[in-house]
Parts: sequence; C-alpha cells; structure tokens
Amino acid sequence: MTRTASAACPYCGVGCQLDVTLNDSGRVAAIRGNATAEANLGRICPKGALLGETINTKDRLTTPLLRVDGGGVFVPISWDSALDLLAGKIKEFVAESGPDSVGFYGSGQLDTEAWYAAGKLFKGALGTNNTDSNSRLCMASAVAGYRTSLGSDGPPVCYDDIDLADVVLVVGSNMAEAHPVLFDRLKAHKRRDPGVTVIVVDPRRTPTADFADIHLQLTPGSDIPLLNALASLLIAAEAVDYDFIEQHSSGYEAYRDFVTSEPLAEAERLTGLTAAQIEAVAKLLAGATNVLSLYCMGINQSTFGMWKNNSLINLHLLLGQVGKPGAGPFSLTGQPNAMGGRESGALAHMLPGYRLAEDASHRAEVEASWGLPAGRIAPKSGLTAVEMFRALERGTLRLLWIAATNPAVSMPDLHQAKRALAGGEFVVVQDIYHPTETSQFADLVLPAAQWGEKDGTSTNSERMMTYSPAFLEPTGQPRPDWWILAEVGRRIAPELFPWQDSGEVWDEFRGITAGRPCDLSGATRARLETGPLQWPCPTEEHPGMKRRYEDQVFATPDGRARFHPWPYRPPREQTDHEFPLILTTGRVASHWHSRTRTGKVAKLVKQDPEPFVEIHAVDASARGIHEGDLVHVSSRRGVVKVRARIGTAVAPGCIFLPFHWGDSYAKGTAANYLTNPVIGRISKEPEFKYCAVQVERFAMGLPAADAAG
Ligand code: MGD
Ligand code: SF4
Repeated sequence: MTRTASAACPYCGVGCQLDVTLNDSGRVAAIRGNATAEANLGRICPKGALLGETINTKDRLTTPLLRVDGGGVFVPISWDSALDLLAGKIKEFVAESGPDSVGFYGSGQLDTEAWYAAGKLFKGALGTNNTDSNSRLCMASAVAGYRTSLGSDGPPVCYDDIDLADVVLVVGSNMAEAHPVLFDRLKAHKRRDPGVTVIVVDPRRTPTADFADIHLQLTPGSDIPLLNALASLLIAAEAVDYDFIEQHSSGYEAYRDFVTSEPLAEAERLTGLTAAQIEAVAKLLAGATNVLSLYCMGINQSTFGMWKNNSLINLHLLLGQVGKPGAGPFSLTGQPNAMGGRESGALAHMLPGYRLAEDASHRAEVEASWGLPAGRIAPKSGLTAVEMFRALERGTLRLLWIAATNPAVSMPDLHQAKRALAGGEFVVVQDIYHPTETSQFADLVLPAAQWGEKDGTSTNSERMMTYSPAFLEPTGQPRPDWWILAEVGRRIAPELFPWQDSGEVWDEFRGITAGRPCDLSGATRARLETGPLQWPCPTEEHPGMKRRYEDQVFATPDGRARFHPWPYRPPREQTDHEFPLILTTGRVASHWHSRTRTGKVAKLVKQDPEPFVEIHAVDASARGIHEGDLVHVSSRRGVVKVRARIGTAVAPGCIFLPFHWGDSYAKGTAANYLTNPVIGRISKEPEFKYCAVQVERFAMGLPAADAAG
C-alpha cells in the first residue's frame, strides 16, 4: 500500500511544502509540490523533487562513534555511553575553566525545537551564550539591519507581495538559482503583467540578471553609494513620501543632508555605473505604486552588510514603501529554518523570542520563564561562528559541539578552521552522514535523525511556520537533534528538560514568545498539524499575519522607523599587483551547501559535476587561460586548483567561485581556502563576497597537497 505525507523541504528558505509518496516498503517513491501550500502553490525545484535519493546512502550515520586513536579510527558506542561521555566532558570543562570553555555551533537546518533545546542547555543550564548558527555566515547582517532600521528582526512582507509589486528591486540575490520556486513566481507575475519592472543589482550577470529589465552591474561592494545616490535623486525630485517620513520615521534630516551632499559623479566612480543608469532607476522608483526589494548574500556577506541593509531599507522609508501590500524590504533567507533559529535565540547575542542577551530585562524574563536563579544567563553575547573557531584554535574554547553543518567546507579561511578542528581539545559532530569533511576531525560523532525520520517545525522566509511529521523508518539508531540536546541536558540539570516529545518542546517555546515581536504563542502544535501559519500569531484564535507594520507602528521604542546615513566603506581587503582580481563566492542551482546531500543525486551532479572558476575572457586571455584549463586561484590565505569557465558573466577584474565543493570531492578545491575571515563589527558576518586573488594557468607537476596550500 502506498502512503503519502506532507513535509517542508529541508533545503532552501522558500520552504516549499512537499507531498511525499511512500511505496510498500515505506521508501520515498515520488515527491511533488503541495498544490495548496502558500509557499510554493504546487511548484517545486529539482533539489526538492530528488530528495528521495539522499536517504538510504552508504555513508548514512547509524550509531554513535568514538575516535579511538589519533589516526581517525572510529568505533561504535551505545547512546548511553556517548551521552554520558559528552555530558561528563561538558561538566568537567565548565568546572575547570568556566562555562565559556564550551560552545555549540549549529545551522539553519536544525528545527526550532532543537534550537530551543540548545539555548536552554547552553544559555540556561550552563550560563554561557556560546551558541551560534551558520546563519551568522549569511543572515547576521539582515538580522542587524532589520533591528536597527525597523526595531525588530523578521521581514515585514510575504510571498504574495511579489504578485502585487510593480517595481521589483533584486539586490545581491541570485534567486533564479538559490530560490528557484520564488523566482518562478516572479517570472509568472511578469508574464501576467509585462508592465512590471525587474531591476537586478549584481556585479555578475547571473541567470537572475539575465531575466531583468535592467541589470546594474556594479563594482563588487559598492551598493551603499548606489543606494545613497538613488535617495539623493529622489529627494531632489521631491519624489518622497513626506507624510510617512514625518509621521512614522526618525532621522530624516541628517540622512537627507548626508545623501544630498554626495556628488553623483562620486557614485559613478565607486559603482562603475553611469549617471544615466542610476537616474533611470530613480525615475522608475519615483513612479512606482508598489516597490518590493528582494535581497540576499550580495549585501549580507560583507563586513558592512548591516549598513547595506540599512541603506536599502532607507529607500523604502523615503518612499513610504513598507507596511502595505506589494511593498517592503524582503531579506530572502537561505536555509529551511534560518528564521526559526533566529526566533528561538540560536545566535550568540540572542535569547528566545527575539530577546537580546545583553539586555538585562530580557535576561530576567527568560530566567523567570526557565525557573533559573537571577543572573544565571551571562550578560555578554557569546562567541560567534568565526570567533568560535579562533577560540578553539587558541584552546580557550575546549569543547565545540557542531550540529547540522559542515564548517570544514563552509567557514572562511579553511586552513584556520581546519587547524582549529584538528587541534581542538574535544570536538563533537552531530550529523546524518559520516565521514564528512568535518566529522573526520571529531572525537565523538552523533547520528541525527534526518528529514522524514523526525518531526519538527521550521519557519521560512515569509515567517510561515510549517510542522513536518515523521514518516520514514529511521535507518539505524539516529535520534532527533532536540532529543540529543535534551538527553545531555538531563545529565546536567534534569529539572530543565522534562519533555517527552517534540510537541512539549514546541509548547514551551511558543509560550516564551508571548508579547514579543515574533509572538507565535497562538500557533499550537494541533493547529500546525492542520497546516502552516504565519507569525505574528499571538492567540489560539489568531489567523496569523501576512504583513507586519500595516499600522505603520514600528518595533522601535518610539514606534518610528529609523533612517541611517551610512557612508561608503571599501571592502576590508584590497587588490594589488600580486592579487589583482576580486573573488566573489556563491551558489549554483543544482547543489546545496557542501553537497553532502546533492553530491549523491546523479541528475544534480550531472548538471554541475565539478568545481569551477568563472573568469572574464579579457582576464583569461591575458593569462593564457583557455576554456576548461585547470588553473590555480590564490589569495593571501591559500591556493585552490579548479577548472576555468570563460565568459562575460563576471566583469573584467572579477572572478566567481561556487563554494559547494570540499576536500571529499578533491583536496584543495574548496573556495573557502581563499576567503577572508574578517567580520563585521556588529553583525560579526564574514566577507565572503570580496577578497583579492590571482589566477594562473596550472603548471603541471605541482602536487595536490601544495595546491591546497
Ligand atoms: P549567492 O550566490 O551567495 O546566493 O542565495 P543568494 O544570496 O542568492 O549571492 C547572491 C548574489 O550576490 C550573487 O549573484 C553575487 O554575484 C551577488 N553579489 C556579490 N557581491 C555583491 C555586491 O557587492 N553587491 C551586490 N548587489 N551583489 C553582489 C543564498 C541563499 O541560497 C542562502 S543564504 C542559502 S544558505 C541557500 N543555499 C543554497 C545552496 O547552497 N544551493 C542552492 N542551489 N540554493 C541555495 N539557496 C540558498
Ligand atoms: Fe526546496 Fe527551495 Fe527547491 Fe523549494 S525552491 S523545492 S524549498 S530547494
């Protein structure tokens, strides 16, 4: 007998709902898009459709493993031994070196229940804020941008707004490849209404840019001068919403004085765009009824990413294009539950319910809710992703527990990250596969239940919470992530972890959000079992809200949104004669992150079989490089060897490398051997979109180990 189940896709932040058909033996037979799901309206992309192939693989991790010698030999151990060992190590290190000697590094692929359990264990039971998510590497700038401009994290808009906008500004997002189902929706909207204008701001001519009416191919890192120049032109033309500015914003005068003092010629110089190009876009914005901007890593993955987010939101405030249908600043999230992690306090500076660790009243609220003594939660933010790996290398972080992420591929400056993992005193990796590039470094490996084997909740880019049930028989003895965290918690502070199932974790979590900007206390598990809900959802009768701020009251203390007059700041590393090219890293459509899943799906691998560097014909010819040649790409931190693709998608002087391939594909090919680990002052997000490199034709005879640097 075949059966069906409905679950959220575990890949990107679009959060498509998938209808899964299971065959007689309970295996995935087919996956289709759920026709009634608001997130995808029946649509699906190949990654989601081919998920079935990622489940019963040879490298599926089925039992806890302990490293028994320094040489990478692992032996199976029981769950009880593994949990006792881990809880014992945590207690030992905390007793000897204090709570900040341990940390948890997870990802936007953990469900909300797991993140809530992690926060309660580390921030509550142990008293360290050392939990961070790989969302730090992608979303931290957006989190900080929303909070400082609108008073609270979380997008104000929803997917329906795509169908209602007449000018869509896509800034630093390659949604055609990274959010394909949402991009299909944008294409369908434009097909229905050819009057809709799509403007893409991107240094690369991506498939998204190819579709646009206007592509502003700016110099990498120059978004702020562009956005400020647009604002200056709109102010000069008096095409701004004075009512909105006067009644619902603060800081306009300083912003106006600043942006209008910058000559347009300076914006031309910094962006590489012409005045005519910038003026044309300003005119379109001035004449638009509804302006929606969709943005992603192109402005986030930068040390000034928060400023870039603020500068884009400034434009929306100037035009009064926020808090109404079809309009607003929409930060697209990348991972299936990057949003849920933010809501449940995953990041090192946050506590559940969008509370801040450094806010005394927020700490007191959480301590009261968890029944902790006053002062238990540490008053300082914890270590963030890059900082954790530095502390692990120094030895001040003695234990790092890594879950649902593969930092030995995804961290910037991989040589440093791998040195830290290799030398770390006690490294725990909780994954669904082994070996991965990261689990090879672990002292203890824990098998997590994968998609379909566990139930749990995730929140997508438009604040839609989806509950996914368990519908697959687990392979071996994997356990849900929340359960593993709670079991360790029970061995440390049993009274804090009374949960019998994920529903009880969810209940406790939703309760703690009451009265907060992300109030989802009305989203009971029973309601979510009948279908997804969007927060805010403050009561059990509340239908959930499509849009925030429709009353134009923002989440700041005075209810006003804030203008921020930010100047241009150059990227932190500059090109020179030794490293004359700019490297930008990103994604391709067929692969997901470090390919632990998509690298096993034949059709996806066929589409993008190997790592490559995209280089402009002019730069290739100057170096004697031909299509398909192996080349060395080097930066101040390392060297990689990949194949050249020559074209005109990147501008002369720039190259592009996707970051998906790690050492398990081939040693010394990972883009992150090159990237700069410098981080933003507030966001702590690294600069993945800009570093100085050189490209040379591969000289035969150089051993691969040298190529890896
Ligand atoms: P990226 O390719 O990282 O992907 O989704 P995106 O952000 O869309 O970056 C987007 C664009 O930023 C690129 O086209 C790049 O050229 C541009 N860019 C670089 N520098 C600048 C700049 O200075 N200014 C501007 N304006 N643009 C710039 C990321 C998203 O994708 C995320 S966060 C995740 S976690 C998911 N990962 C993922 C995946 O691994 N594979 C696939 N297929 N899809 C994914 N979806 C999600
Ligand atoms: Fe999954 Fe994203 Fe594809 Fe939807 S668009 S099926 S969420 S990968």
